[in-house]
Amino acid sequence: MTNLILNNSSLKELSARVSVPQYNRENVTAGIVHVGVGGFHRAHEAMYLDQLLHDFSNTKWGICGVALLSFDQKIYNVLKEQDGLYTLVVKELDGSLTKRVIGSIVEYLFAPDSPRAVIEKMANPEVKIITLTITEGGYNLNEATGEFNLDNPQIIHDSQNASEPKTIFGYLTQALKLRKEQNSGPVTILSCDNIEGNGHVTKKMLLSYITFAEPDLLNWIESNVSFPNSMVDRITPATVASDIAELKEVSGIEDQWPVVCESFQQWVIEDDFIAGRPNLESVGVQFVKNVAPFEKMKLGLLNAGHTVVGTLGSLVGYSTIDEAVTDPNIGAFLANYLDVEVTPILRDLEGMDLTAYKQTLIKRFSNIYIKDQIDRICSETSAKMPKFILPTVTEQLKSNNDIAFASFVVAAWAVYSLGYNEKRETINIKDALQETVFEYAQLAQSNPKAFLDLEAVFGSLRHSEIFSDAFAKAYQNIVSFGVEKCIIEMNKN
Ligand code: CS2
Repeated sequence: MTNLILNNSSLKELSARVSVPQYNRENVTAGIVHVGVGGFHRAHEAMYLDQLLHDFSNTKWGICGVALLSFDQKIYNVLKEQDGLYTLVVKELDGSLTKRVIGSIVEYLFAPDSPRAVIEKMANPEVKIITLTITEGGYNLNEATGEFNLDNPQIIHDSQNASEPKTIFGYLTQALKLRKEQNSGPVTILSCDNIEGNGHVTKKMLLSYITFAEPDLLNWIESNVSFPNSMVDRITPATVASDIAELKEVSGIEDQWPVVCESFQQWVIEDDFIAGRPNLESVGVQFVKNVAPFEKMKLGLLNAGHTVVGTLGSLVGYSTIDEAVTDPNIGAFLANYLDVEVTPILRDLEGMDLTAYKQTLIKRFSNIYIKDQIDRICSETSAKMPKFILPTVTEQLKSNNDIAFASFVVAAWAVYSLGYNEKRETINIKDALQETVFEYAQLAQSNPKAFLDLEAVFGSLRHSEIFSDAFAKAYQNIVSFGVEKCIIEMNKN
C-alpha cells in the first residue's frame, strides 16, 4: 500500500481505503462561518455537516473555518495544505473503529493575517450562521460581577482599533456593522461551548461590548440577530503523534492532524435561526424549545464529572481519564458526587433519565481506546470550575444539602495548582489564569481559605461560611493524608 497525502487530489484513490466525501466539494459554498476549528468542532459540527452535504441539495451549508488566535497558526497551515480535509477516527467502546474523511470545511481564514477578510466573510450575505467554539473562558465574563469585563486590555484594544480586532467581540461587532451597512440580512450566532445558557451569555456579552463600542448598532441587532442556546457533546481528546502514525501505518493516509473521538454524539439546539438553517434533524440533531434541561444535565454530570476525575486523577499521578476513573476509589467518589450532590439539583428536569445518563457517562469515561488526556481535562480549570462545579455548590447550599464532595474537588484543585502531584512530579498546567491561581494556591498553604479569595473564579461563593469551612477541612485532609486515603474515608459515609 502506497502512502497518500490527504488532499483533494488523493481523495479518489483514498476512497478504496476509507469513506470520503461523495459530494462535489467544488459546488459547496460556506453558509456557516465557524470560529475555533479545534478537535471538538471537527469531531462534532463539521462531522454533522459533512453528513448533511451527502444529501446533494444542501450545497450552501459548507463551513468557512476561522482561526482567531496566532496560536492556531499550525492547524490553519495543516488544513490549508490538506484543502480543509482531515480524517475522523471514531473509536467504539470495544476498540473497533471507523475512519472517515470529512469535507465540510471548504474555506479557511487565519484572522491575525487578514482581519478584514474575516469581517467580510462574516458579513457575506451567503453566510446565515456564525458558530463558535471559543472555550468556556472565551466569553470575557467577570465571574465576580456576572458582567462583561470591559477592563480586559484586548477588549480595550478592539474598541480603539475597530478594523484590526483581536477578540471575537471585536470581530462580530465589525461584521454585524458591515452586514447592516451592506444589507446582508439577518444572521444567527450559535455558541457551541459548554456554558449554561450559552446563547444568552453570548448575546449578553456581545451586546455589552456593542453598547460600549458601537451603540448605534444595537437596534439593528435586536431585530436581525438570533442567539439560540445549544448543548453539544462528544468526547474528543487532543490528537497525539501515535494517532497520526497509526493512521499512516494502517491505512496509508498521511494526515497531519486527524481527529480521534468516541462514538457518542449529541447536539441539541433551540430552533431559533433568524436567517434559516440546514435540515440538521435529518442527521440526528435534536431541535427543542428549551435546551436548558439538557445543558444543565450535561454540564452538571459529564463536564463536572470530568473535572472531578481529572483533578483527583492528576494529583494521584494518572495521566488519562480512563485510568483515573477505573481506579475504584476515584470511580466510587465520582459516583457518590453525582448521586449525592448533583442528582438532587437535577431532579425536576422533565423527561431526563438521569440514572441511564450517569451509567453511560461512566462507560464513556472508561473507554480505554479514547485515552482522553487529564492535561486536556484540567486545562483552563479556572474557567471550568464556575461553569461545571460551582453552580451545583450554590444550588445545594440553597437547600442546605451536601457539598462535601464538591468542596473536596475544589480543595484538590488548590493543591494541584501548586504544580506537583502526590508523587512530586511536575504537573503540566495550562490555564489563562495560571499565575494568579498559583499565587492564591501559595497563600492557601498557610491559610487554606485564602484560595477562595480568587474572586474571578469563586465570585460571591467565597462568602459562604459552610463552603469555605468544608473547603478548608478538605484542604487540610488532603495535605495531611493524601487524596487516596481521604476519598476512601469519604466513600465510606
Ligand atoms: C471536557 C469537555 O473540557 C472538558 O473539561 O469536559 O471537553 C468534554 O469532553 C466535552 O464537553 C464532551 O462533550
